[in-house]
Amino acid sequence: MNRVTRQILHLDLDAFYASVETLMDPTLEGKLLIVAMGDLTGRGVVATASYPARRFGVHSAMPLREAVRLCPQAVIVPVRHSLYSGYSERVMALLREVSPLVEQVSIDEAYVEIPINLGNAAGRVQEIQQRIKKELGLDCTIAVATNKLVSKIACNTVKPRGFIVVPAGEEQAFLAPLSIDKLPGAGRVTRSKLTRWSVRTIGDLARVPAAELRTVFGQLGIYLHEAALGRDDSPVFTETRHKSLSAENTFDRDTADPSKVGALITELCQEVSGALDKGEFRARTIVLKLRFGDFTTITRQITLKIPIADTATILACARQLLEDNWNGQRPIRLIGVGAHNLVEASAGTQLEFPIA
Ligand code: TTP
Repeated sequence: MNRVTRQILHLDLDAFYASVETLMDPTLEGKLLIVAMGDLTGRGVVATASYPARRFGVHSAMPLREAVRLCPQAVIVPVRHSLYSGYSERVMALLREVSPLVEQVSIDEAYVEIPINLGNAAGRVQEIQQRIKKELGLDCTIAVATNKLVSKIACNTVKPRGFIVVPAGEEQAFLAPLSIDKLPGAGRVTRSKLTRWSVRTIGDLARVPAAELRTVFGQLGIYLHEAALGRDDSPVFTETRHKSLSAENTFDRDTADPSKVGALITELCQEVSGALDKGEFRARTIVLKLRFGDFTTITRQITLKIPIADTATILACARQLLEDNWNGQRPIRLIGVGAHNLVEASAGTQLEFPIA
């Protein structure tokens, strides 16, 4: 058995907005429920749907009109962001009782680094799941693995109300049978390029020589290789542990125009690259933040094996994240690009910056 070096928990609330709406109105329990944003009669968009409604093919970001066609009997309710934020904060506070190392990645998702010497980790983690249900009334899915990448992927395999532990040393074997589209960073364009090696599963990707991936994809290729082997040493980012650099900007008007989106991302990457150069830093993790027209905000990240500071590579990462997380239609309000996990350009060793 391999030595466990880290235990990372990934938690994702199940059908989050729909679950909160059901708490507010228990008659919705078990119903076909759609939470929608925008105009509920016309150009609205599905924020989320209850699991029963998903069986009809309804999913997040789908035009409401189409969702109603697929599931005409569904109850439709409008999004109530402040309500969900309150629940989100309570879940995060509960996680911080377990460990101070909590990284919230979206309104309903977080990584927690669990102390390695915590006895009966699986039992403790299941306790968290039960407490979230008992104290807040919400269902969630939790995975534990030795790194963030594997815990995130594992979590998605057991939704909803799931719980899974991927033991140390079994990461690669766990990932191998999964479809390549389960791997963060393997977006549409990347997947189509991977067809030259007939890659359909993460296991297929693990068999492609690292050098070939690097030739075709550059830095992303190195990430793909490491990820397929189930390796990821990116830290759990808490505000107090890591300094980061970032730049963000809001459009005058929400836009889905690819040229405007592309231009702003380029500008932000140049800004971040300039700031890294100035501080003589390099970054191992590039983060893209997207705030959509309805104020839903997501942050997604790519962690690289080799720290970078050049605009072209930062831009390639940001574009990749955009491609994986934006359907090209949903209006964007704000874009942010961040550089995390900084190292000194000269030393190449990782620094930690306690916040004063
Ligand atoms: P998700 O965690 O992606 O989805 P979910 O919690 O609804 O369901 P799952 O059990 O599959 O995790 O998103 C969290 C919330 O963010 C979701 O409840 C609604 C909101 N959201 C949007 O408003 N628009 C979107 O396109 C997505 C993906 C989510």
